[in-house]
Amino acid sequence: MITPSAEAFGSIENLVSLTAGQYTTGSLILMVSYGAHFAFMIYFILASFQLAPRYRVVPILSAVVMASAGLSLLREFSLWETSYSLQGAMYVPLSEGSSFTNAFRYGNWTITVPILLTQLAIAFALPRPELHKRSLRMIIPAVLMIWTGLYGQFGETGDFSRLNIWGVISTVFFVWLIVEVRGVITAGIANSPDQLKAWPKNIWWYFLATWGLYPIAYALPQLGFTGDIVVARQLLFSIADISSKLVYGLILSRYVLRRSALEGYVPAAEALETSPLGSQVASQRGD
Ligand code: RET
Repeated sequence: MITPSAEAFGSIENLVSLTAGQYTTGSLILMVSYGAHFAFMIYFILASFQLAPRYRVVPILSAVVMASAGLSLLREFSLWETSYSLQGAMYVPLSEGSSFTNAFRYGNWTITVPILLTQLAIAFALPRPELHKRSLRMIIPAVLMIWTGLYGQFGETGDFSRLNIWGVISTVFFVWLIVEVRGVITAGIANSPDQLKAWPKNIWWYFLATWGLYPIAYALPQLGFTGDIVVARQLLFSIADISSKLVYGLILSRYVLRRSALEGYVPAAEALETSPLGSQVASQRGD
């Protein structure tokens, strides 16, 4: 069911009717996403207390990302709830009034992505001038990648050449970003204590696997305007969001906890006391 106003708005969610199962699954996915992000704000704020002062900003920034993404996802959820009306057995998109859009996600990434990238450089304890330089060099291609993608995604309702041309331009910036992130990872490996050198290496693969989900979600509407594609895309976005922000934040927090312990920060060593690393640091202290 294609209506002119829905098409102008540019999201396939406004073009397909959903079964009750698809509609409810979509609601559930968005609800779980914003719920998880809000809940983990508490975790990240409290986790910062275990860390050496220089690393505390890492989970604090995760808490900021959780708040920002949580609000954006709550907005997507409310939009979803008001964008369809139940007619007979199907949830039919409203052609007037509220219309669903994923464009808010891209707006939100403009805030969260620069924070996620800067967190990496801070966690690896890069010296300050290098930290600023490398963060900026990651943020520039990242923002260009997001904004070109934002422009292109309005083509998903039928203008696939717009979707693909801007998708390719955005991917060029993504490749540039990947090169910059690799530079930070390499600096992170060099700068990590011996026991922790595997962490930046693993974070590199984790980064590629999780950030790589977003272009797939972007391209998905080309497989067809169906309820299953609509739901699959929300699921993909949700998996990508939870892994690239929440689980990523957990990984960085655990890494800086270990670093704090190895650098002799006692509360961190005590927090790790049951693991080999914690006992090692504790025994070096002589207890
Ligand atoms: C777009 C457009 C199509 C091409 C590419 C894209 C990449 C998007 C990425 C987004 C990452 C977002 C994150 C958000 C966290 O809050 C823009 C979809 C390559 C990599 C990590």
